[in-house]
Amino acid sequence: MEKIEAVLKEERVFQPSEDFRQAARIRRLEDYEALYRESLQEPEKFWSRVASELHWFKPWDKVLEWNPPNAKWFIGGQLNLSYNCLDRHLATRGNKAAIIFEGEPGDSRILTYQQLHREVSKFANVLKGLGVRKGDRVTIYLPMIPEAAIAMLACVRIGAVHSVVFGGFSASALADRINDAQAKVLITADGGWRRGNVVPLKVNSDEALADAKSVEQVVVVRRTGHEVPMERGRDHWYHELMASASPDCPPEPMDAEDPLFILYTSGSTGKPKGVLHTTGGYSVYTYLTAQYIFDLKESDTYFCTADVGWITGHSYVVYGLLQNGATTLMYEGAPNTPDEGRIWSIIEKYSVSILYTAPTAIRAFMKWGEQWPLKYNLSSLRLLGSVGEPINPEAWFWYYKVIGKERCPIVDTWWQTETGGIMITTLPGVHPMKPGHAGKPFFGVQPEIVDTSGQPVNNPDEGGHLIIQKPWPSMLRTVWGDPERFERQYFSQYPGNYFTGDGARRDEDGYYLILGRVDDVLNVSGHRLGTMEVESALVSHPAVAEAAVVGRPDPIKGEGIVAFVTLKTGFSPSAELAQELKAHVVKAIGAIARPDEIRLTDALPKTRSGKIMRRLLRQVASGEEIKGDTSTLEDRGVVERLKSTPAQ
Ligand code: 6R9
Repeated sequence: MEKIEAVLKEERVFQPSEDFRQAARIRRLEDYEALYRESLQEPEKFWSRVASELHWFKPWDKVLEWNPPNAKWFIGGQLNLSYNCLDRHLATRGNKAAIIFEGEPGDSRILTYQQLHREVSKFANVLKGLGVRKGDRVTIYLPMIPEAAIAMLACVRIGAVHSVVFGGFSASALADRINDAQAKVLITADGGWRRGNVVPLKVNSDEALADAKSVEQVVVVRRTGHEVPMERGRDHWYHELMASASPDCPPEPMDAEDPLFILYTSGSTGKPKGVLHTTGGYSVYTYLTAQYIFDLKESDTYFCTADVGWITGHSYVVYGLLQNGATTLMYEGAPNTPDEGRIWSIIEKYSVSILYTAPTAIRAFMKWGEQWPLKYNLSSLRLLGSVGEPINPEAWFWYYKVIGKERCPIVDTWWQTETGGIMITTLPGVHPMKPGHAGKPFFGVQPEIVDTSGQPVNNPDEGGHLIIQKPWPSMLRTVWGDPERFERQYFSQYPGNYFTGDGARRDEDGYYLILGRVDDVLNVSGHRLGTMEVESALVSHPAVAEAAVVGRPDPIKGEGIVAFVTLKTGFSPSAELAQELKAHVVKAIGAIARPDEIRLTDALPKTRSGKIMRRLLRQVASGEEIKGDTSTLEDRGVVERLKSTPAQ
């Protein structure tokens, strides 16, 4: 490991193989540079050209209108994303696999473009029959099964706005999201498979609906086959509704700026934000990024391990890939079921050529050992991708050598729920790779690194805040129901510029290295969680007086969660209580938010003005020496006492 760190300091650079480069869509640096220049200097020309590769019912009148923080793209144009994902391919790719599905128990299904088109059209008619109209919100709470993609595309086909909620979220998190969006219909399943267990999606849904009254109708997909309660008049089996649905459903022409979907993500307050994406810009940007960054070829089989409950699943399992007529593979379950070779067995079974996964997964693969991938034939792979958090060089080298056999380029793609698509990456046939560096801006993206006063940081390798200076097509348009929060959150620190919430550095070659969040957002196994969100879950427990949550480095998850908690009078610290609090957080948010450690303490370190000193808590949590100024602490003894509180 030390050796690898030393290697990193040498800033070793890896070239894409000559074979890869020769066959790549973009293979000359000059071409990237010319296109990049054009995309910034003549965005209208650049984006018009890209957009005209898609199908429009009515062409746009104007490419961009920018009144910070409000951007409008392809004004006046009308299109439908499901048309571009499905109908557009029927003549040339009707019998090509659109979705390859592998279930955890080993069942599999392949849906061709024809078949997917038919299923989506039928389900779109089902939704219409349930009273869903253009602009209505539909919440989708499903496992990673084809019906998740079908439901998303069916909403899009009729102009309903979907809000996919990750199946790992709890009933209460689901209820919050349904209520915020005021969804009319919920689409769920009897359950999903995870490590041989059933994820009780329908039971969670019923619990959520007790507190979420906007939902009038529920559609339930039969997946696991175990018995679930069905409420008469409200709950309907998917297969029963589909049996009589017509396969003829013309797509609704949507204005380019019509809402497409809402996706909730964590910010620095307790309440998740509903990030809103609109139709035209999101379609065009995910289409282009998928094509160039994954260097898509007609013969590729592409496998992204993300769940559709996250933005990666939206843009790079479903929409970006299907718009390009590609074959996308969905896997339902855990990577270690039935054993630690599952991902590699899927790659061998379907001759997967592109794999897109997260550093936290790569670190788990490393821990399980290279004997697992070595058992399988991975020679079909030609390109690897990483997303979700900074990839540490050790994981990068392992991925490069053990999985890619030093033959496959790696794209380390930086982006966010809010950006809709990949923003910073290398182009695989063009740019040399530097482990740990995401790379260069994609077309149309103008990043800058600034200090807290907004001045550009020009020294190579000096850190600062990462901002984006110009609008790009798939930029979020607002926070659902809270335009004021949209402006405050993203456009108030550096007026006119989008603030990412990340810190970054840029080297002399213009490569960006992402340093991680600079706000109170944790990145646990590539999932975003607000410290405040976990804190508010904790303080909703009757025993808790106050809670402060911090991250600490974790060898697999990237970041682990440590909660410092003070109790109300009458409650005393115990291991049982600590366990109960962990379970309480799981119930409030979901298993991804379970604190790794709870420290029940008598006081939190506060300044005289009452601010919790999180820096100190982070140092205590990671067992570091307490450094920096502690003179503003109200009670200097608190640090010593914190260090000696047992971690539970
Ligand atoms: C796509 C996605 C966004 C946050 C982002 C950043 C981190 C994502 C990264 C990365 C370093 C990468 N992040 N990709 N950090 N290198 N290649 O993950 O969206 O869930 O909204 O998270 O993830 O901190 O701000 P989202």
